[in-house]
Amino acid sequence: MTQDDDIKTLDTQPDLGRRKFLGTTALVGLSGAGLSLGLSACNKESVPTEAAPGAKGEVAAHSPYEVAPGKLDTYYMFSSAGHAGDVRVFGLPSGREFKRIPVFNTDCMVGWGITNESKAIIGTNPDGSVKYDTGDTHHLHPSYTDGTYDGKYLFVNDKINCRLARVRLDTMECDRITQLPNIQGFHGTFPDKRDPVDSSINHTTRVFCGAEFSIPLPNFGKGIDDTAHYRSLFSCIDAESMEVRWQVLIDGNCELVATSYDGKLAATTQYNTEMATKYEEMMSLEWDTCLFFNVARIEQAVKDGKFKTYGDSKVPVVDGTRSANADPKTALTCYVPIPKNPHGVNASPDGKYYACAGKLSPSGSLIAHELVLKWFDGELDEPRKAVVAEPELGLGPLHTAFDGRGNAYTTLFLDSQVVKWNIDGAIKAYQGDKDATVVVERFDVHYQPGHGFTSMGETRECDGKFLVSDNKFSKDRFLPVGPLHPETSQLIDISGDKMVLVHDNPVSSEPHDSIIVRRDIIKTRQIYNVDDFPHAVKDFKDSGVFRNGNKVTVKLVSQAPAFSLREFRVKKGDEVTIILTNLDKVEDLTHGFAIQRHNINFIVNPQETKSVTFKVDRPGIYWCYCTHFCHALHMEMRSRMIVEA
Ligand code: K7E
Ligand code: CUA
Ligand code: CA
Repeated sequence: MTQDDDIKTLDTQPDLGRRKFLGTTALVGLSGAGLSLGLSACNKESVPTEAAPGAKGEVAAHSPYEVAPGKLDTYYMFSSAGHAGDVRVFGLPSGREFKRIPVFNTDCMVGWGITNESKAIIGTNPDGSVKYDTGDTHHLHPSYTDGTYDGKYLFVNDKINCRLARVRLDTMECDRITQLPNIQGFHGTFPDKRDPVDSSINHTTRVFCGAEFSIPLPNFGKGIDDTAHYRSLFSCIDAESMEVRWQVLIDGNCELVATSYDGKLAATTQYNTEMATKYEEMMSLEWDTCLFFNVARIEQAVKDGKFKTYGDSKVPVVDGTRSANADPKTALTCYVPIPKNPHGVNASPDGKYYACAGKLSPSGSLIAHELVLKWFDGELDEPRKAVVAEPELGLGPLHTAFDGRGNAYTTLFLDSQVVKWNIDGAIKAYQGDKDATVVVERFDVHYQPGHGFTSMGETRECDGKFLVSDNKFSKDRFLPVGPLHPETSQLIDISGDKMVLVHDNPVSSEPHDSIIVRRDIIKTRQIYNVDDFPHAVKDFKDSGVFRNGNKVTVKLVSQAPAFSLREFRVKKGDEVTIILTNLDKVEDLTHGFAIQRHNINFIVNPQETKSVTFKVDRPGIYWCYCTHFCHALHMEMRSRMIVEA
């Protein structure tokens, strides 16, 4: 069966008959807990025969959402892992976890942070050690072409050490990491969807990054007590080169980031327009803002040399503060007032609106893209007039997702709900129509949701099938595992009139944001090209020990079930570099390489080359062995490092 066939099967699986059957027996009217119990406990005996006439003995009472053995999921879900520092890959609707992609963390399975190649991506100190071995990923978004995912890259932030990483989606491995200058607390990030000026560029070329924390500029010990002059910058990174292109000095801070479908605007919510350093003061104003950036004007200002730089950084910084941008016709930025300490901002898939979640205000603010552009053209007198709806949603609105049918789904942290509201209804109500339906449904989730996100929901191909509520607390939903509980990722079917809870998945702490990508978009590569690695050892006869003073290079190849050298000799005090090429060409035939008592552990995938460099200072023999199960003779797949005195 091809992937496409399989997608169709899966899509048509919950056909009306089956759906109705399950709907009347199991899905409707049960609480979420009852539902998941009911489904997982189903077996042939428990199928109510009256509800499935003739089906007895033929139909296992599987949920229509079940991905049966041998079947593939319909979607990928990519999740940030929070302060675990990695990115995770799941399948939906099953919720099964397939892979963890190390990014800002150290990963001993892959050897991330251990191999020279990964260290070069992470960045090293002069002594060769990695500069940072921790990170906090919050937001991840793939590259776009034509307003939808193109399967090329995934960009993910690190809030702790102010870095943006890029993951290649063909190998699902991190290939670049860039540190942003002049900022702290890099939180929101979003790629652009096309170029604001050149209409032939309909794909991602920039990634925008918001800084949540403000600091003195430059930050080298002066101005520490002058908190009124602490600043945040909004940054733009080139998606290909991963160089920082420019930054914008702003008033207030940045929180989440969104981009328009026409490439003209980037937006960030701001909860600290007070520019305070203490939390009480950050809540002192009733109004904060959603701040818009006019990308074309900013880049023109950079071209015209209207920028400065801070400290050692060469990155041009343009002035986006309120006072410098009073004239809309030349303004780089537009500050749209919205209620108190907003959190998420999400662009609707039709490209018309930005939905901001109120957080400390029980409301959402809907801002019209067209009206912000009008303000920049000098045709709208007040930025606030770009707000076209401000529905009351409930307590603690955080993030909003869409179904492509005119509805928005906002997570309510305090109410532990997802609230479904109608965009047109909210606009009509804001215009004074008392009969307009705004809130369509309130749906309890378990418990305290952070992000909610829908299948393809941040693209023009938003399909309105599934919503996942990533909840911060799971309390009683799973077997207890000690003081730290997993979080719950709840899959909800939003394709019908009513939301239906499909299942709970425990997720290890602490995913924040995720995206759900149709699987046909992702095209992975199963085997490397040996020529992609400049140091590849392409033949058994090229392996050996090569000495240059006290620097020794050991060239090795692996081919199941052996390493090319059964032993190799080095001397006490040497700096040893081991280069290992896996010459196996069979899909999934990965080998590992670990050295006893030397803290070395990494894998090489088929046709891949990796290297490690370390000091040997204790004479003796040290077994090297294959860590990754590869062959019936996997245990025998060894070599001996002999360190001579
Ligand atoms: Cu709401 Cu970092 Cu996306 Cu977490 S942020 S939830
Ligand atoms: Cu090679 Cu296990
Ligand atoms: Ca505030």
